[in-house]
Amino acid sequence: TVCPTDDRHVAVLAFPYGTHAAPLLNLVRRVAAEAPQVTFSFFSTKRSNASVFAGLNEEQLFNIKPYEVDDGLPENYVPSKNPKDAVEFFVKSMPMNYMTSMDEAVAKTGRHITCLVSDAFFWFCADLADEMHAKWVPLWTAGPHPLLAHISSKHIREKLGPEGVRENKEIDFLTGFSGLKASDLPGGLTEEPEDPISMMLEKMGEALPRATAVAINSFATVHLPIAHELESRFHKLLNVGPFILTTPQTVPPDEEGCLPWLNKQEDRSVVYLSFGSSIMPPPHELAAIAEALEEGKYPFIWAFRGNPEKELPQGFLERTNTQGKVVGWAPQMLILRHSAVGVCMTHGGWNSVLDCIVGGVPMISRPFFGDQMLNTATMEHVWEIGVGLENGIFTKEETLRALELIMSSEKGKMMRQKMDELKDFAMAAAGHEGDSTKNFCTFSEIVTGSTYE
Ligand code: U2F
Repeated sequence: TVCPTDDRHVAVLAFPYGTHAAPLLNLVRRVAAEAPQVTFSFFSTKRSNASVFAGLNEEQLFNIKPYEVDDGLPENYVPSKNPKDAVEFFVKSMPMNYMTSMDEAVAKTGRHITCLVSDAFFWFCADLADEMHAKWVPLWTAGPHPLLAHISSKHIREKLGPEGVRENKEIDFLTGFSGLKASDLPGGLTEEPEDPISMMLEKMGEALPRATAVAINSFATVHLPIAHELESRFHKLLNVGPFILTTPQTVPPDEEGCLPWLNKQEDRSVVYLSFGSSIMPPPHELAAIAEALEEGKYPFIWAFRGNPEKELPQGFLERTNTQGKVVGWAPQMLILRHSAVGVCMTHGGWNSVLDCIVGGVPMISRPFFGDQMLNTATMEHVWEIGVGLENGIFTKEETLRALELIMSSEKGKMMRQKMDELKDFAMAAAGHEGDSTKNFCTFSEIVTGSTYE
């Protein structure tokens, strides 16, 4: 049914951990700005809302209202060393925590919900949308390879059989996966899912084909065969990324002067290091990276979570204070677009992969969890725009080898060329007549209900 113009109410359900809520808000900001008559209610935890809404003014948000969702943590909870613990509490409290807050928003606005736009993780939205007679448009915030893997989990288990994982069999039965192995698959996919996050992903894989449309922060030409395969599995697939090109961005301030410092460096000489929003490599790997940077004399910018004074080798900061910069939260996407940057050391988070593609910067990737193994294997074996590490961890020798390969070898040069091709594809997709731009219009039409049934 088509609602009268001023009755439409879009509930946006964000996943509050990792870099999930910010891209979803950016997507919704663009749609909301084009549909001022529609009400958008944005649901996430208090902490996540405080972070993603920071710095946005009322004008930018006049038809988007944040609502708090309970984080499910026990009273007096003391954060454990493993960030996954808090995520598990949260996942166990779904979907009741969202339902409670949505009831509040419906009561406050006096409008029933006409569309659910959610993180793709939220399998329960399939039933909820049916009950509400609303549409459901999930956003997958990662890349196309992991998405295909999750919706193919049963098929993968059947094909690999009980010994497939131990034998690390090749995934030669899934579009776009040739050259990739069982060990590259997202965590939890090949075992019986027991923990709450694996269970959530399993249910997600079953629920997504029921969605009105599935949006993804990617562009079709990053891997056309997978885009076609995904199109055949969903009612509608909408590649609407890369968001850094297609949606409004809140760039962190350059408090520590990274950009002026980069202006003084030679082209493609600098190593940029960041392991995303939640990961801190173990002490021996941090030491190995620091030693490699010093020995190789590479200029660097290191966006460091935690306390560098305490966690980096003694004297490193003093010895390298002209060679490089260790900073807090940095304007990563601007840094990666600067011509002085030659390589990015990453954990393989999808937003960072996209930052690198748009910056044309090859990667050295050390994955930790979730989709990061698959992203690393794909960049190395499918796109050939980066490398993983032997045994998957940083040692001084391995770090130096990877740096040398990317910065000074013929192979590194080829990776840069392939990166530039992908970058051109991304730019074209996000351009005026591009595929992501067109998909964006379809996304807006579906979500705001103006023309789509
Ligand atoms: C989860 O993502 P993460 O937060 O671990 O990592 P990324 O996807 O790479 O996102 C990091 C973002 O933070 C930004 C950077 C990216 O947009 O530009 N940033 C910054 O601005 N300044 C800094 O100093 C450091 C980072 C998860 F862990 C991944 O496995 C998933 O792929 C991802 C998406 O689902 O979510």
